Amino acid sequence: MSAGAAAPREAVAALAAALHQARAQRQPMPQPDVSWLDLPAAYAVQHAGIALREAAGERLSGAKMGFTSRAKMAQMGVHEMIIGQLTDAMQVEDGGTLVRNQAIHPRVEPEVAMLLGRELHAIEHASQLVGAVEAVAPAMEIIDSRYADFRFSLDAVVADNTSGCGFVVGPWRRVPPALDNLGIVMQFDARVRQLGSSAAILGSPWRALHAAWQLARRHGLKVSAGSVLLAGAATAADPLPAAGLVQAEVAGLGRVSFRVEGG
Ligand code: OOG
Ligand code: MG
Repeated sequence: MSAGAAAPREAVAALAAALHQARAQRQPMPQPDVSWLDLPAAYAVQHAGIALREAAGERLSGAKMGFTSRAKMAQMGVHEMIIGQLTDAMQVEDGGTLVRNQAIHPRVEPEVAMLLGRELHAIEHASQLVGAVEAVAPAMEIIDSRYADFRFSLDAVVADNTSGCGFVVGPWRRVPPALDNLGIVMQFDARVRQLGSSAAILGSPWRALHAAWQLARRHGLKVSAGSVLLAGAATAADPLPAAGLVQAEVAGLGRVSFRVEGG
């Protein structure tokens, strides 16, 4: 099929169902090797996958940016920003427990979260974006590719809801005067695993908000008032430890943590 033509509806549904099953059964699958999978088709697969989760009773609770930092782009060999969706079932309580064997090959990365006071996709002007953020928080994302060896093309990872698996948000606080260049540390028990700065997120997480607004509008994401937006990891991701305490601190925003159990 030539680029730009609509992807076959059945093929979109079949790929969404295969990814849904790979996740439920914790069995990685090969990357799709199909000619129709371009970026619009990949977002159609992502939407179909979210619809399957909603049909199973999950509710949308936000959106997540991907590849907003060079560290992430370099780690995964992907060079364009992407957007994915968060559901209530993905949220791990701050200080809560995550059972590791509920995922295939999970990784964790430090993030900055924003609480949106308005529907993101309905905002008309970029000048209204910062005012739409009610609070910010330190956060972590647990990513888990449904593809073998955590390897994928840009289209394949978009179809797989940008490797979304889980997220943890720390205490919300009022938006500080500056979000750029806040130090970020992620630790496994007492060991530092990743060190970075919020400046690695496109120079400032505000730019990730702007990119999320554009991508949400372009690709038909619904990001309602009260949603969480993850700005994209500032550092590379680390494989989740077999067990122990995972914590992250963003200078000026505070700490967030969760415990990993083997299962
Ligand atoms: C895709 C998800 C990227 C981020 O923060 O950059 C992402 C992946 O790395 O598997 O969530
Ligand atoms: Mg992320």
